[in-house]
Amino acid sequence: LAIESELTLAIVKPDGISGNYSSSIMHIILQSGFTIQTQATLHLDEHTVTTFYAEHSTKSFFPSLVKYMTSGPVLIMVLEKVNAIADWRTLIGPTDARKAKITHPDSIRAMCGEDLERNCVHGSDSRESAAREISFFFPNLLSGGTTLKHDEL
Ligand code: DGI
Repeated sequence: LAIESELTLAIVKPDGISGNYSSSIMHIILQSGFTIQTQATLHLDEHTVTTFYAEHSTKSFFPSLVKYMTSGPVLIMVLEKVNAIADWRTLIGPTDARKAKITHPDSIRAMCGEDLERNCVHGSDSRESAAREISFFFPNLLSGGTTLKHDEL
């Protein structure tokens, strides 16, 4: 029985880049058995962030989230491993980096995040979001199946 490897989307957010955490984070990624399938450094614009985080567009924190995510370049990576989606979420820790420092001190968000918003890294939270997020940034990567284009999200 073959155990299939899985893809997930990881982002080192602007505070992670400006704090020089990219290489430590990539080191943790490789040490944890992931391979980095592809990567890109991009400075996201407002439209891209608004589309990527569309599910949060009605929340009160949304304008602040967009401002933060467009404040500097981000490093976007597609990670591959068996159980990549859940394992990357475990490695990054809880959304609120302030809580992570207490409850998950070994997590990446505890290492380089600041609070609930400036939490240093992103990870897809399900198979559906991984597929959507990977095709959002790397439309040619996933072969077969339907690939969402930015404007359809
Ligand atoms: O999947 P996560 O990134 O762990 O968390 P999420 O999908 O619930 O939220 C996406 C991002 O939005 C999160 O990484 C930081 C921001 N965010 C979430 N909830 C809040 C928030 N930012 C603020 N300021 N306040 C919130 O309650």
